[in-house]
Amino acid sequence: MSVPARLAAFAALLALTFGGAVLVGGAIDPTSEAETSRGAGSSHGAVTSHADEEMSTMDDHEAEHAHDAAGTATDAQDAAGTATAAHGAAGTATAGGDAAGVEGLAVSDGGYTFAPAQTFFTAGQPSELSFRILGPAGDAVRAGYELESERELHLIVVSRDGRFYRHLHPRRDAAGVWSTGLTLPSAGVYRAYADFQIDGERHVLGADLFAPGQFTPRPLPAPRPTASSDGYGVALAADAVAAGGDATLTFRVTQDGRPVADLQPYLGAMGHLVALREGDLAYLHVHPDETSPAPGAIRFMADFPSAGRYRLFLQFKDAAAVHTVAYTLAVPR
Ligand SMILES: [Cu+2]
Repeated sequence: MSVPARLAAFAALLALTFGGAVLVGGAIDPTSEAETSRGAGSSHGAVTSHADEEMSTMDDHEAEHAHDAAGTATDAQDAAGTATAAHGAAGTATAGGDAAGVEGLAVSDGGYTFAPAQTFFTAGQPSELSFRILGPAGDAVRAGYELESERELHLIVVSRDGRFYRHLHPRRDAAGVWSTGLTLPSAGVYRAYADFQIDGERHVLGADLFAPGQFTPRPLPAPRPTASSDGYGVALAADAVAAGGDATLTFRVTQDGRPVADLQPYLGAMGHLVALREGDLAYLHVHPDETSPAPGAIRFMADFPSAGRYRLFLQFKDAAAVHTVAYTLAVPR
């Protein structure tokens, strides 16, 4: 996208952000949304493609608001000026540290676009999320997905406060439309990640989903090395955890204090781990260690790109059921 087009897209984003906030309600501060967009401009894809997402879901009512906001040309112009500065900074950041291996911050990247059919949901109501993955030519990808952890595509949905987590496997139809049941439990903003691989390259694209209403985010729990779910206790031993280093995360699953020696494979490994960075919910690369270090133990290698806190979601299978435990992990400098 050319620079003028990008600026126009950013201005449109601001217009939509301010306009759309009226619909979302007073719970979400439109000013801070705009700040977030600007700050998250560490890749300009995040800014421009966000606008695309808004466009695709914009109905007539929203369009009206957008038009009103866009009418204040001076504001838009000023905002565009800011966008230029953000773009400059983003260029530097990309050149310096894109190798950090975070993903999921952009709705469109590497030629592929995550295109949800709808991004607004009613809190607590069972709904259907459908989406397409658009390829470099702009049409839905219908073939060529490569199995990754036994599936063509993994869909992760997390609340923006890092408290709610869902790992789903949507079905794909012949037209390349993926769909899955989804219930957003309470009002708020959610991040959906589509994790898939094509031509040997993995893509994790992210889009925001909304459930209008009174949003009461909760802080992340303080870091603790143990978690429990469904009667299982899971202890986390984190070795060599530091910003920019290769950390080893070993989870030991116990039941009544004894190791669960016969964990069942889940998605081709002994467990599945998703690690998200606090602040931007950047999606990290983690790799399961194929060899279990001990009965009931599951090991992953993770590369934490920066100091700070991360939210870890571990899933494992036992007694024919998948169990999920979550951790807050502090990564020192
Ligand atoms: Cu999956």
